[in-house]
This record gives sequence, structure tokens and C-alpha cells, in this order.
Amino acid sequence: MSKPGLVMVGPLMPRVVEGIAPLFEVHRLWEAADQEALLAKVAPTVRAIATDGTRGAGADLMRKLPHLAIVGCQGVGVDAIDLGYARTHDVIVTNTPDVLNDDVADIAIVLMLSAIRRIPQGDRYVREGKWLKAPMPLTDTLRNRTLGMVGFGRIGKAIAKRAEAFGLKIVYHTRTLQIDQPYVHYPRLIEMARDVDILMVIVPGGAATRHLINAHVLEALGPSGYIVNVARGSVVDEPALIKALQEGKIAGAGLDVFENEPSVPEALLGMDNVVLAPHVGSATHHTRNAMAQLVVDNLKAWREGRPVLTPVK
Ligand code: A2R
Repeated sequence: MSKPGLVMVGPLMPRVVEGIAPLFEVHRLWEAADQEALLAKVAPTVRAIATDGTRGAGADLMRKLPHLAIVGCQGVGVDAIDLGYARTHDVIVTNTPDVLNDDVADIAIVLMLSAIRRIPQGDRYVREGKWLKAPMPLTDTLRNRTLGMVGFGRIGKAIAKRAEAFGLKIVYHTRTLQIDQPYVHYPRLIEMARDVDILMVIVPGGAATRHLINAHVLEALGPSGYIVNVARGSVVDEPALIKALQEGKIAGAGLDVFENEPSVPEALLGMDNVVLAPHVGSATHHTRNAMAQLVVDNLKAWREGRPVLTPVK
């Protein structure tokens, strides 16, 4: 029996490539000189797309594949996939939740500590020989601080578990109260921003959370406040953040994600109160392989007529 077709949108982990090879006829979209021609040619047999959280799958792509049944996404965030189109056309979407919680949470804590204790700045201080002339200036501290979680799902809880160990007081903002949680819930983000020292952003991207962190929220956070974003660049109004940092309306930021990745605004590159990371939350061999395996397991389940493991609802 011939294998159904699968469009791979961009390069994925070798584990995905090897895992799906026995299951699908794989068409590598990004390698095609003429992508439109490739799609037109393979459309009659294509049932699946394999993609990642950054490239996603827009309606424009899915529309060209009328027999599409499943989109397997490597990543937990599916904001780059047109879920509305998928739903109305009975296309299953799978993502890779949970397996990345711990690595993303580690990076969240690292960025928080790096911003507050100025770790990369200290590294530069040593390398540039400044320590030979004078000790590094004192920094802010994590002591007696309150951490405001913006989003309190799977990754948020992994971050909170770590933050507990640092003695931080934890509160959270989500749309829904979680009655089983011991922490104070703020239905209004602006009120939480007023009461906390650090905002930790870990909500999904997309239209509903676009610029959730705006000038008003940053103003409410205040001049001794820090913000850490390990969610999506779209959640933070980047020009407003830059302005707040420039004007001392907040103290600093730790950022793993940006509005226009991999481009980072020149203004941020020049700031000493900002710690930058190139979207590396889940970027370890261990976790990326686990994510890749979950992409394969979902596509395999569909191929064998079983329920997929991690559908996006
Ligand atoms: O609002 P709720 O009760 O649905 O709580 C979710 C919260 N959330 C929001 N909070 C405030 N305003 C919103 N518009 C909003 N939309 C969602 O974000 C929940 O507490 C949290 C999401 O949790 P999970 O679905 O478990 O996602 P997970 O695995 O923690 O990953 C979060 C995001 C991904 O979508 C990627 O973009 C990124 O982290 O790596």
C-alpha cells in the first residue's frame, strides 16, 4: 500500500525525519525551488503536515492541501497554526506539551536571576578587565520579592515550584481561578503588576494575549520591577517595553522571545539592564528529542487509526 503524503514545512529534528519516514512519503517544502508547484503536485496525496511552533501552518498552506487530516507541531505553542481553519476543516492539530516544562522553567529562572543579579554583565565585567580596577557594583536581590505569574499552566507551575525554593512569594494572573492552588489569584493583570516585583510571562501567544503586557502594566510594575518573558514575543508590546526600560519606569528585563525573531531591536541590544536569550527555552538535546518523539508518536497514532496522544483542543 502506498504511503500517504506529508509536507514538512521546515527542517525538523533527525528523530522526526527518521520516525516518520516509514509512515509517510515526506515532501520537504523549504527545499523546493518552487513551493507552489510542489504543493500543487503533491496535494492529491498529502494527509499530514509536520511543522514547529515558529513556522506553524497558516490557512494559506492548509487550503492548498484539501485532503489534509493532521498537523503535527513540534512545540507547545500553536499560535502560528490557524486553529480556526483546522477546526472547521476537521484537521487534527497536535503539539508537544509537558515534555518541555522543566527546561523552559529552568531558563525562566536563569533569566530572572541573570537580570536581577546581572550575571551576563558580570561576565563582561571580568572579560573586559574591569574587575582589575574595581569590584563590580552591587545588584538587586531576590530576597523579600513577590513573583507575579502571568499565566499559570503546565510551564507556569514548573516555574513556581522552582521559585518556591528561592523563597519567593508567588501570585498569579489567569482568566480562570484555580481553586486547588494555594496562591493568590488576580483576575486583573494591572492590579497584580502593582503588587509584585517581578512579572513572569508564560501564557500562549496569539490574538487573545497580544500586547497583554503594555505600557500601563509596565508602569504599574514600577521602577524597581523586572519582567521575564519566556512565552511569545507578541505578548509584550516591545516598543512600550523599550520605552519603559529607557525611562527607568521598570528596572530590567530577561527576554527569551521577541516580536520579530530572530531580529532583536537595536535599542535592546544596547541596554545594560536587559538580559537576552535566543529563544532557547526548550533548546536542549534531551527536550528537543522528547518533543520530536512526541511529534512522531502523534503522527504514528493517526496513521494506525488510534487516537492521537496530545491533541490541541
Ligand atoms: O486564562 P486561563 O485560565 O486559561 O489560564 C491560562 C493562561 N492564559 C491566560 N492568562 C491571562 N490572559 C489570557 N488571555 C490567557 N490565555 C491563557 O496561560 C494558563 O494558566 C496558561 C497557559 O497554560 P498551558 O495551556 O498549560 O500552557 P503551557 O504548557 O504552560 O505553555 C504556555 C506557553 C505556550 O503556549 C508557548 O507559547 C510558551 O508557553 O512556550
